[in-house]
Amino acid sequence: MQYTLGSIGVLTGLSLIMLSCDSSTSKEAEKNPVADSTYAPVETKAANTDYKPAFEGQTRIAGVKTSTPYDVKVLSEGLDRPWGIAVLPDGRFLITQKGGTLRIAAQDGALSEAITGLPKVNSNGQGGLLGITIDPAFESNRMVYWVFSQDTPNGTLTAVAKGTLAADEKHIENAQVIYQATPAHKSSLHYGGRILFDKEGYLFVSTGERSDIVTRPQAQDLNSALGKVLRITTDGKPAPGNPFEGRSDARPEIYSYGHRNVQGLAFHPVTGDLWETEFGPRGGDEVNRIQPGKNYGWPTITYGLEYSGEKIGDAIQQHEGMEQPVYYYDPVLSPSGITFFSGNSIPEWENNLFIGGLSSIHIARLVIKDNKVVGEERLLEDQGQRFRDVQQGKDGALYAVTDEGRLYRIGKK
Ligand SMILES: [Ca+2]
Repeated sequence: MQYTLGSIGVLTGLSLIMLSCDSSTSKEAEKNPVADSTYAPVETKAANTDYKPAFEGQTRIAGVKTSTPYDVKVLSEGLDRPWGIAVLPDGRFLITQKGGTLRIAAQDGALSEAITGLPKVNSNGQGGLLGITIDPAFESNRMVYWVFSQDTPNGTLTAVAKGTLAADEKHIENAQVIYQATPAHKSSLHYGGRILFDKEGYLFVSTGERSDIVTRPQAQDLNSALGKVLRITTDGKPAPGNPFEGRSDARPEIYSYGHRNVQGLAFHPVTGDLWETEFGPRGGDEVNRIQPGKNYGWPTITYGLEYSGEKIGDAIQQHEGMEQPVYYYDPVLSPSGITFFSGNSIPEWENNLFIGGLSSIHIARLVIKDNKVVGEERLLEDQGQRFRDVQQGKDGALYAVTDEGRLYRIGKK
């Protein structure tokens, strides 16, 4: 398949900003001379609510279209419910499968046999073997870290484990669970499940609030690990320097709170900020820039409704002391894995955020300037796939996996 999309567009909003900019954006324009032309917003369906955004551009931003030619290739169709991708130092991919095994994919898509030896997962509903990352010193220690849904006597929970990838790459050795996001609950939904290392060598892990009305308020409870972004050590202890360290009324592993179900985590390549995506209910999927100790509002504020169409809580969207999403979706995208594009193999993609969409069956490309979304494009909408994760490979291309079992390469021709 080959996509060569037209570059002729109307010079409106975004281009004008580029022309009449201050010194900081001038520098950016010099570095990245490919300015996107802008089009009508990509979302044309009616919203579920009449809620108003908190600021201009918080939803339904102008559309953009990639003008640099790029290829889309299906490298494999042989994965079994893939969920998370970790890029290995040699350029291959370590991919989780929901049922509880790993596969290694070569850059041409050739798959290994299933890698076993991980603790048993509960793969009912949204559970299973979820996000994965490798140790910064993987080349010397072969350590792998992952998130999964674990059975306990009181129900299931989001757990974090680590182990060593054996030299023969057929199994994980010495697997051990290092963290449990308690309390457990009898639900098969909203496990969160992404994991990544920060520059200091600590692990960010995302959880969910397990979906039920009874557990939902725990997203606001600093004595619960549900509905949080957590920061822990490689031994599962609270990372030093966390915002609630030393407080008796809060768990010290919490980094941010008030989240519903966070399946996307990525660092901005320039600012180093942590960004996340989370599922809203009916409407209200969010893109957030995460700052330590901040409250992201769920379920007190939301741009969505219950699936029944009922209002949530007091039906408010803004509240003092609660952070606004950088961007929200109504109707929803169902955002799973995310990544920022770095490098300039496709110049207009540099520092853009790419979001794997499940129900929306596309990859969303968001152009971000000064921590605001200024353009949106839908990629691969013709593929009919639920995009579960998207990561950037060592060759600079994007690699994505789908619930249907495909591995895609999307990159420079
Ligand atoms: Ca929120």
